[in-house]
Parts: sequence; C-alpha cells; structure tokens
Amino acid sequence: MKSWNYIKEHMYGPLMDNSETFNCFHKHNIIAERGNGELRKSSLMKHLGIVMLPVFSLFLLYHVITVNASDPSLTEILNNLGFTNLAQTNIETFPPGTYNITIHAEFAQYPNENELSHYKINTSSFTVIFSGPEGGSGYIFPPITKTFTVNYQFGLSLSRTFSYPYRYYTESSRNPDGAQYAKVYKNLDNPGIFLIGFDERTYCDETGDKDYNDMVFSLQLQHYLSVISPYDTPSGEGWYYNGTKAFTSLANDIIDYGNGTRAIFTHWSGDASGTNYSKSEPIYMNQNKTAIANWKIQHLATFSQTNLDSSALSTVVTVNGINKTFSELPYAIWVDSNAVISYSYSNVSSSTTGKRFTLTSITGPTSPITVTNPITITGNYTTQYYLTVTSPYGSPTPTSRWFDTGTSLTASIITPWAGPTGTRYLCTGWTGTGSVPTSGTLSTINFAINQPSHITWNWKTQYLLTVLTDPAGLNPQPTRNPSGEPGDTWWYEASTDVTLTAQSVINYTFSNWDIDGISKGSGVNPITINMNTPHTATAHYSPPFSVSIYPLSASINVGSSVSFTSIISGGKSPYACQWYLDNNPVPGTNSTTWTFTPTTGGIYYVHLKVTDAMGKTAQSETAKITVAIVPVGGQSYRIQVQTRTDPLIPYVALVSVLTMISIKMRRKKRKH
Ligand SMILES: [Ca+2]
Ligand SMILES: [Ca+2]
Repeated sequence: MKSWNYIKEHMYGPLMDNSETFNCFHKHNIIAERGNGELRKSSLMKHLGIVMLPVFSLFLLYHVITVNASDPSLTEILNNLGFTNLAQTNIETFPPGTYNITIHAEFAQYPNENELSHYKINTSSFTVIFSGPEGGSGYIFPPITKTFTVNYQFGLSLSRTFSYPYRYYTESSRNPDGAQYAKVYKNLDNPGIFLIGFDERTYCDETGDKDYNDMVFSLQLQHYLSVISPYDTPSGEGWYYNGTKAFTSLANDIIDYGNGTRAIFTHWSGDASGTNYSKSEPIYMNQNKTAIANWKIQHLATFSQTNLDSSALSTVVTVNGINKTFSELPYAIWVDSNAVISYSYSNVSSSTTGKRFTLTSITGPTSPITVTNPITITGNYTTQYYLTVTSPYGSPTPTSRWFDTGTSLTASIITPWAGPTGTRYLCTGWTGTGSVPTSGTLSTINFAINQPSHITWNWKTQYLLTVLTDPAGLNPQPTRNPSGEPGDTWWYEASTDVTLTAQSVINYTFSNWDIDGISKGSGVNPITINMNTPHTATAHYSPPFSVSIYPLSASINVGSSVSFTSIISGGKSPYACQWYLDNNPVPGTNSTTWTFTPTTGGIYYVHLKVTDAMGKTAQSETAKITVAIVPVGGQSYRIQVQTRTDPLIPYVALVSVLTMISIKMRRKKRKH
C-alpha cells in the first residue's frame, strides 16, 4: 500500500477520501467544483483517468498547460477588491511588528490544503496563520482577518505538506526553482497595506503556473497607540495601520472633585501634541506611540465677608489686583496648585450717609498665599455710625466721629461757656436725630448708637449788666427789675429790658444815669436798658454840699487886710455866695473870695454861706480875726498868719478807705 500510495500520490496527487483527489494530468484538464450540489467534473475525470492510464502514461511526462480561463488574474482580483492604485515591489521580507492579515481569495486547486505561515528569516520555524481549511474557493466573503505579532524580520510561506508537498516563500531564493512565488504590491492609496498574491504547486515538478492568485491576501502593519491620562477616560488607544493618522481625545478637560480641588487638562505630550482636549493633533502611526494627557491640579480659593450688608459700596477685597464688591462675594477662583495669590481687604463705605464698615480681622491665611489646598478667607467687618456733634459754643464730649454700632455713649458739654467780655452762653439742652433722643434740657445725655446720629447742643446768650454808683459804693445801690441770674448777679438773657432805679443816698444828690458813658439825661431815673450787648450803667450822685474858707484865724493891725478864699464841695452849680461878718451879711460880698479890711481894733468873726442851684445852703466854719490898734510913733506889729491845715485831706482819705472796704465786702458776698 505504501508503495502504491506513494506512487499514486506522486502520480495523481494525495490519496483522499473524497472526489477531490487529483493527479498531475487530470488537474490541468478540470475545473474544480466550487459549488455545492453540482456534478463534479473531477469525479468523472478520475474514472476516466484510471481507464486511460495505460494509454496516456507517456503523457504524464508532458506538461500540457490548460489555464482555466474563468479564473481572474491577480490584478483583476485586486481591482475587484477595490485595490486599484498599486505598485509592485520586490519586497520579500517584512519588519517586526503587529500585522493584520486578511485573506481575500483562493483561486486555487487545493484551497482546502493551502496553508500560510510566517517564519523568522533564515529559519524553518513556521507559524501557521491560515490553515488549509480556512478561507474558501474563489473570493472569500466576508474576508477573514487575523492578527499576529513578531519581533523579528520575517517572511511568509505558502505550503502543503501532506500530498503534493510544497513550500514556497516570499523569499524567492528559498523556493525550489529559485523563482518568485509571491507578488508583493504596495497600496499607493494606503502605504501601510501590502497586497500579496501567492502561487501554489501546479505541476509534478513542484512548480506552479505563476498566476499568483491561489491565495490572495492583504498584510497590514499595525502600531499601537498607548494613551496615558491620570484623569478622565481617554480615547484613541489601540491598533492603527502603519502610515495612518491617529487621534486621541478626552471626554472632559475638567475633572471637578467637588471638594474645592479639580484637575484641568493642559496639553498633549509624548507622541501627541496640541491643547484641544477633545482631539489631539494627528499622530502619524509609523511605530508604536504613546500619547500623554497632561493635567494640572487647581484648588478653589474663596473670599467672603461677615457683617457687610447691601449698602456696602466700595471694594471689599482685591485678589491678584482684581477688585470685588459686596455683591460679588463670595468670590471663588481656581488657583493652580502651588501658585501664589495675594489679596487685601479694605474698609468699606456705605450708600447710607453716616454709615461705614471697618475691617476688624481676617480669618484665613495671610497674603500672599501659596495655594496647596482649597482655602477660604473671610474679612470680618464691624458696622460704624457717624455721630455728628454740633455746637456753636463750648467743648462738647465727644466731638463728631465714628463709633462701632452698639457703643454706649455719654455726651456732655460744659456750661456756662464764657464768651467775649460781658458775654456768656448757657446750654439749654439738645436736639437729636438717629439714636439720639429727640430733645432734652440737660447738658448730659446717655444713648447707644446704632444708626447715623446727630446731636445739636442748644445755647442761650447772656450779657452782663454792670451797675455802678458814682461815687462808687454808695448805699443803697440802685435796684434792678427783673433781677439778673443766677441769684444775685447781673447776667441777663439777650434782649431783656432791665429797669434800673437809683436810690436816695443820704447827703448825696442823684445826678444822672449814664450807660456805657452816655448820659441818659439829668435827673432821669429810673432808666430801662435793653440787654442786646454787655452794658455798664452808672448812677451818678453829687457829693455832700459844703464850703470851707481860709484862713480860719488871723491877727492883724488896723489898716491891714485879711483875704479869704473858699472851697465849695457838692451841691449843684451855679452857687450863690454871701460872706458874713459877725453873723451879718456883708453887702456886695457874693464872690467865693473876700478881702476883709477892718478899720477898728477888736475881734471879728467871719463865715461864708453858699446857696446852690437846688436852693441848698452850706455854711463854712467861722474864722476868728484879731485886729490890733497901731501905737503912736509908728511901731508896727508883725502879722502872724496861721499855717493852713486843710480839713479836706483827712476827710477824703477816710471816705476812700471806707468805700474800698465796702466794695471788698460786697465782692466777697457775691462769691458766696
Ligand atoms: Ca484554504
Ligand atoms: Ca497558480
């Protein structure tokens, strides 16, 4: 059997258990059955062959080639498959890589036995890609694709090892006859694709018919694109045909953890480039490549405030030079991790006049901040209100200024307040707005401020009425109506009419009032003064009416004279004078002086009587004159005149001392 089988196989092909057994002769004259249910010509020819074996045995030595005219050529097959822009190459081996290999057609006589392998060059270590039964007869639809990866330069080999054994290589030099058994085309439309047509054994001399259409397949080198991203789920990782362009992408460019920290896509790197998260720049896949999505971490920095309200007007916080007002708070910004931000909170004005907000503290890290975590910074404010204090006089406590809301205040003012000479001011109380009670009559007020407030201190003006007598200190002093205040003083409210009445003073005669040096008219009493300014009123009195003469004693001789002079004090001029000698008026002596020339010796008494304009009279002391008779013979007596001792000097001195004592006593009384 073995020898028969060997011969039979050698002569007719492999022994098979079906009608696909062929011999070298037959196979050139048959058309392989490719459909099911058709009468297979091969079966008929097998029987014919057996019968005709002796007759045609010599024929076996000849190779009559009968090409099946219905089989498409390799070019037609490729064109039919859509590969039209092709260039044949002399490539025989292929570089390491991962390949897709797709079998498209088997226009072979032994499609069920053609086996395709790859092998490392210079070895006979074959790895089967498509086994014989795989594929089909003619076009294979759908085509069958497989993937293999080799890390060495390799070739492809078409083989059949059982009957009609053969093995052909893409490397022509390894083929039995050194001929080409595989045509390798480049797809000019897609350089990553090789299109290969292999020929199988046709003839008993182990050669083929070189139609290269017994197994037609494409070979596509692939490269793997790895995509690395620490966040999000990147797309685009996978296999790509050599020479194609790949893209990688992210679903999101922001991954927010919701805890104040987020990741932000920045750019592609590695074998990718670009800043568009949703599509990188094209990646040319001529080798395995890696795309890296780069991200940065950001933290949320939040700026807020306490105690401001919607009346807040001006900038609250400035963050990296950007001003933010109340309505823009809280202000949250994303800050790159480890970036530095700076901020400052400001005192804040208010749309309400007399209200403002003062920064009292900041909660959170101080500026500048290197941000490594989510941070919150809060400016804490206190509301302040302005207290306006208005007073035309005095020294109020407090003066106008800002106060924290809720501050308890005691406002006060010193009263009376001295003005210009003779002028003073008395506080009559206050009027208030805001937190200050509407009005009051004291010079002190307690309140707590919780809104813009105003306190006005109210005053009345008083003028001093100074009342004097002339001579000073006469008793009783003039009366006044109404009386001044307080108590026994002469302060009067402005515009008060005051009636002054000069009183009768013993020995003195009222003369007139003057106000500020201007007489109100002789004898006018009482007078009324309108206190529109400080005034000084003086009641003038005439002093006691008296007259003195000089000398009060003298001794003369008859024939000599004594000249009397007089001093009139008080009364009211004009004066009428009358000299008396021994109590008898001397006719014609109506002057203030009189020269007495006695004609006889003796003792004489002289005085002067004066009547003033008011009819009052005053009489001088009496002078005593001794007159001697001159003896015969002409002896003379020396006249001795007494040295005058003026009685007015001690009198005036005494009155002055008494007046001063009186004034001092009155002042002491006032102070008490
Ligand atoms: Ca097959
Ligand atoms: Ca062939």
